[in-house]
Amino acid sequence: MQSTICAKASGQGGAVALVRLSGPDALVLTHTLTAKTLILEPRRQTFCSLYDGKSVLDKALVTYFRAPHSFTGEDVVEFALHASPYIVGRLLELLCRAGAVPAKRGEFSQRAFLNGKMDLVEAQGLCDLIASGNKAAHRVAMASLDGKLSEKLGEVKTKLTDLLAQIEVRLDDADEEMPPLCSDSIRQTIEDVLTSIKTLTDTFSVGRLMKDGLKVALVGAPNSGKSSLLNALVGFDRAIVTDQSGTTRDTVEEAIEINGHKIVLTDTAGIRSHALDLAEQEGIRRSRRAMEKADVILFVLDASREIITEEQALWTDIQKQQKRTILVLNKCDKAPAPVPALENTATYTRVVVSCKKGEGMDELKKVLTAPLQAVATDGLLISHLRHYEELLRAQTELEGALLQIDQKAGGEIYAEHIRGALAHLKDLLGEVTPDDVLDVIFSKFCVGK
Ligand SMILES: Nc1nc2c(ncn2[C@@H]2O[C@H](COP(=O)(O)OP(=O)(O)OP(=O)(O)O)[C@@H](O)[C@H]2O)c(=O)[nH]1
Ligand SMILES: [Mg+2]
Repeated sequence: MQSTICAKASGQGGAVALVRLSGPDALVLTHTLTAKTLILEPRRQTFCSLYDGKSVLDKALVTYFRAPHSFTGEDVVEFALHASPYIVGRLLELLCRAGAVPAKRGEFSQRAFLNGKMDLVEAQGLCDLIASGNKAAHRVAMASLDGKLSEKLGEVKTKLTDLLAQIEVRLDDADEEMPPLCSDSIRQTIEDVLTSIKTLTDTFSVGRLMKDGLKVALVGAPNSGKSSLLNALVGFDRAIVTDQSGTTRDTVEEAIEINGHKIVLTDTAGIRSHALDLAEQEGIRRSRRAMEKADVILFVLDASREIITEEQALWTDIQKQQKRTILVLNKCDKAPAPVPALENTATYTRVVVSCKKGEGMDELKKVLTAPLQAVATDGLLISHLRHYEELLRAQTELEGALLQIDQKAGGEIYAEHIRGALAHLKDLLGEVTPDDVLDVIFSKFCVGK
């Protein structure tokens, strides 16, 4: 017998709080708090008193959703209460005393998934939607939640299932009554599917950045103007700026939004070989760590002076990271920026700025977000590592199938690869995902969702 679960579904603050109750006893439990004669018509809000013993706990709007026409597919009752932490806490206590159990993280969504209300990709889209704090993340989540991504994956799955059925039927056809399949047409179907999958896997690098934000490290020699740049980009005095070399010790992180994209900037300690003290030494270690964790490195140079040996060395280190790097030639108000004599600069974008005058900031912002802006607004994107990995595995299986076909292997050999690819697609959609994996996925959701 399935338990009936309850939790607060709304966030902190506000005037109204929402408590959700789901499971076979949802109505019975609700009646322990209301007048027994109260009739809750499905999908209609009913204004009624909720009782704590003989006294009224709250006057609330109560909505009943009859199974299977609810979010979870079970009987659900939602209570819109006055958002007093006492009322919410007491209602949950009363419901649990009457037999409900507190919902685990993501348990409502997990039940919705198990009852076939949505697949795993849609469920993860829902989780992302709740977490989305900007336009880009919202867009990625919405494409996943509204089923567009699942639809695409479903199409691919159907093509492979049909192909497999045709191959298998011939494998079972011992008397060879069926006309043989043309290997060119099998090849074509597999190649079409591979193209669809690759189109999706190619979006991962951008999809991930749109969902999680772009991590940008500001690195360079002391006094080049990294902290000034951070301040100019965030629009307020976030980091300490002085004319002393080695001002910044600890990393300073601040998130901003540029054209609907989340950008997380990290200002770092200037890197030089002779740190003055232990704190600066540790600061420099942290600068290097920030550089390793970043998606994009802004190499800030004081372009009013010649480039120094330490900057040359740092440039070599930056190149080893093999990351998108932007050369920021700062202090252009002081002197015309001489082009620094760095190796391989041709492959990197250069932006000339003056943090003091605020010049070049728009250009820098544009360059920073260019790869994210370039994505078609209606295109599907994948943003979860799990999705990416399953698709890559399916891709490998299909490439294996093509190889076998080229080597004129028997149908049973390449059919095995197609079966493998299908298994990865089903896993992605949650059709064959083991319970413990599901528990891990849903535990990343919030309570009440
Ligand atoms: N003229 C001019 N001075 C600037 C500009 N940007 C920064 N400065 C000055 O350069 C000095 C160092 O600036 P910071 O932003 O502290 O440099 P930093 O790279 O963070 O230095 P560390 O924290 O020591 O690594 C300060 O005196 C700033 O006012 C600029 O665009 N033009
Ligand atoms: Mg600084």
